[in-house]
Amino acid sequence: MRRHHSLSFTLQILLLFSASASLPGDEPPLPDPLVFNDGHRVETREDWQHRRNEIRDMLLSIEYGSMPLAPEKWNAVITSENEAFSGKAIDRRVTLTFGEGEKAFTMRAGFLIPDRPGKFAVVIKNDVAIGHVSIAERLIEQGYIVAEYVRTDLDPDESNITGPAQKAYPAEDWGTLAVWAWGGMRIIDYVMGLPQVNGEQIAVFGHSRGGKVALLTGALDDRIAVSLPNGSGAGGAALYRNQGPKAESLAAITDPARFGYWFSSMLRSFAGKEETLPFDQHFLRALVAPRAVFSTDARGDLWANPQGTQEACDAAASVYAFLGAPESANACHFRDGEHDETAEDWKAALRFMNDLFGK
Ligand code: GTR
Repeated sequence: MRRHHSLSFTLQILLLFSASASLPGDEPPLPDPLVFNDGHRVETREDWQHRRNEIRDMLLSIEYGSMPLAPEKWNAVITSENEAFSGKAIDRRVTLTFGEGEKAFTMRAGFLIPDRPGKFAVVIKNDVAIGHVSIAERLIEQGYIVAEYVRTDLDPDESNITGPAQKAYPAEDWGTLAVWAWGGMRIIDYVMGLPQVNGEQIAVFGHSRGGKVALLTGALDDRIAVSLPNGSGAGGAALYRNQGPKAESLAAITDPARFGYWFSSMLRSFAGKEETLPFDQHFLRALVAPRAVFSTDARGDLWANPQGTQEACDAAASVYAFLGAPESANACHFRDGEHDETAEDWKAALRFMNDLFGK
């Protein structure tokens, strides 16, 4: 399922021999996820656990900001329950409340639950509203619970507004993407308590900024079996160093007039100096290993850097191989067309999940 560029393949070979290998052409070398910051190589699975922590800490401190643990106090209130798809599913709306007192804050979520006996996989989507999964009925038929949450309840996606989640945790320096990823983890807390859920089959999907969130959530939360970032680009599945033509750069995305607030404030200091970043986005992908990641992108979506996404996929493969995961666990898919979340993207993700879950 994976597709190779000859250039990317060359990159992998070079990385096998040297952590500081140079690429042909003028692309900067990529840091090696299997080499610690102090230069020693990951030799054992235990080493990888340490290296994984090192990578996670770097990504949080430099790129996304620090995040709190799950709140000790939270509750879920069902606000409505209706039949959906002519009785095939129950459409349950829930308000989750985190913390208590003045700093308590809420997040709305929707769950389409197959109305038949069984344990179902769950696919979680972050968005600005509920009801945005175009193939929801098909997912229900094929044995999935569709879980959607309103990420903007936690942080409204405005540069000059501190959202309720950030207000509740003033000690954390998390940017908006991390806040939204934290929300996805809270959905997992909730679904893990539902009798209809197969907790081994949790997937996270998101598009564009939501795709960045899906990959970050999957990288940080081991309960997730598969991460499905769609059109995620910079800050998501695409490399910062290796920019295809017209791709969004680190400088462009962290511009204070654009999306600087999505990230830790430190990230912008690497704009134009990407070669000094101690990681690139293949590290985010490598954090998911040996669990599965399937990124979906469009060849015409140059701003989201499909070329840099393929290269990140290839550059994370060494970690999947090291952990003995099947090559198919780290896959990317490209369709024709532009930046969009299409039924085709979803169907590709569904095929991938069905294969993975043996459905
Ligand atoms: C763009 C941004 C992308 C992507 C997109 C979106 O303007 O540059 O990184 O996140 O917005 O989320 O729609």
